[in-house]
Amino acid sequence: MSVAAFETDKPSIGLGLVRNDWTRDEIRALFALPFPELMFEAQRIHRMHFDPGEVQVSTLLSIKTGGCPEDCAYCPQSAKYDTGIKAEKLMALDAVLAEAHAAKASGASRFCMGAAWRSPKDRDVENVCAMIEGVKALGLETCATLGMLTATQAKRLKQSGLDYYNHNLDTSPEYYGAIITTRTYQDRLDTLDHVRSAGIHVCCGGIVGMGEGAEDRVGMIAALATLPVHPESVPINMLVQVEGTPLTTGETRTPPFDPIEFVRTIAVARIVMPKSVVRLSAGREEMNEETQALCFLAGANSIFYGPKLLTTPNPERDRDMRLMDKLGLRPMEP
Ligand code: SAM
Ligand code: DTB
Ligand code: SF4
Repeated sequence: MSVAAFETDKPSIGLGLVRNDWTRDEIRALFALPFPELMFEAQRIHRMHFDPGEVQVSTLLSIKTGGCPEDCAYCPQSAKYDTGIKAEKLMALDAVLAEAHAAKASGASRFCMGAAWRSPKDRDVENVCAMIEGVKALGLETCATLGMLTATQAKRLKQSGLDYYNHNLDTSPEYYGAIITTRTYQDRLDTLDHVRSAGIHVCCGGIVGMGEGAEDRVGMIAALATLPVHPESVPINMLVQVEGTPLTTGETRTPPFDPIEFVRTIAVARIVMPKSVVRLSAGREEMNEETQALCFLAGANSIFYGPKLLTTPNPERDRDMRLMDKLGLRPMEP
């Protein structure tokens, strides 16, 4: 089906309106569009709400690495898998602030702090609040991803000045059980609800390339696009395969993911969440420039910048600078 035919059927899509009632049929039909039609539509909608030359730049830091009790099948930081990552304590405040300072000096506008916790203790939240206050004082936006939160913890983080909280749905509700057994989809929705109610911006997306089917990608995007309010930031991660995790071992090993299908996932996210910033998230280290360029054309407008994600490599800064220069992209002002 062409976009024209599609839009005769669904005229609201063409307007780039924010809708929270997307159906799986509509999302499946977007995935099925001929690639040029899908890209054209994603571009058109991207330009209604954003300057296509701007990319939001975030830097990640793992403030508490490894030893996580959860069993997320993709994750190198789960204590259940032998990935060579050893458990560390929460970083000291001054060391975190030194990293934030360096991130700002290198051009990032947001600093994201990640911790390998199932859920933080109240004492942990207090320590992270001190980090948030310090990072904000440097003039950076703040983001944290600490696992499941209670409503009270979310309010406390908001009080400290937290701008964004990252908590991903990861995949479709149906495939979820094949990836994580130690917390439910509903647990994730509950945390997102607490974050939203506390007035913190929501960063929520997922991972592709975990052996899911096309219908699971439809289901993941549908779950995101039918949240009561769209996440302000939507990270789309390509699985980073880490030796020792179930997704790289034996029968559950997943084959390399088709880059074009990845670009399609970004484009569909852009179309159905027109005002959200869509992040081309993990997986860029393994991606060539051409694929990344297609992701930007598909409406991605955020990246993680700096040589490390949480525990795995990300492109070196100079490589990203060259790519941004080649494509004429510039950092988005906060
Ligand atoms: N422990 C907290 C939690 O899971 O909520 C926060 C940190 S956790 C590492 C944040 C997100 O990183 C996960 O939800 C997942 O989407 C993403 N992630 C982790 N390992 C990944 C991998 N190998 N490839 C791609 N994304 C990954
Ligand atoms: C997200 O969606 N991706 C980031 C961030 N949120 C915290 C994490 C990617 C982690 C990749 C594996 C690693 O480096 O450990
Ligand atoms: Fe733990 Fe988060 Fe990794 Fe899951 S994704 S094992 S919760 S650090």
